[in-house]
Amino acid sequence: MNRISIMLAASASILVASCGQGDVLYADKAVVNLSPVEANPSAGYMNLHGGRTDVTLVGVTSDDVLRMEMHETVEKDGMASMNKLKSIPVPAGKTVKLEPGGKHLMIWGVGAGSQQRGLLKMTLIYSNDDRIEIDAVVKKAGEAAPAGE
Ligand SMILES: [Cu+2]
Repeated sequence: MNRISIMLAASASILVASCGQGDVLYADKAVVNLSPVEANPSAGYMNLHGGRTDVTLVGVTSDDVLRMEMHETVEKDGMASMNKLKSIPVPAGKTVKLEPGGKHLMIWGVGAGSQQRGLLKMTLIYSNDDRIEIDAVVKKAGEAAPAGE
């Protein structure tokens, strides 16, 4: 009995060690690809990393845009279309990718200041009331992806 509980404790600590950042809710690799046409929305992508518990991303806001929505590209009968999402589940310890052809942000009216800085500050709002502020790299149309992408 004693021996079993010691073994369990040992394996639990190994699990924790191998998780790395797996128990922290955060987001990285955020990028905004500016639309080549001013009136059209730009697209935002990032990796959402889950924390200790399952949460959902319920909104993304920015002071320097006109409007921002969460979307998902779906393909039906060979035709791609987009659905607006009310939330995006972020399971504990999992990484959810917002990427071309999948879930993404649709952003109207990225401010001139953010375009010049090359960074757009946005706030991720989660169902557990966590708010995470991130800087997304703003890329002009046709600009190469940063190294390592
Ligand atoms: Cu969209």
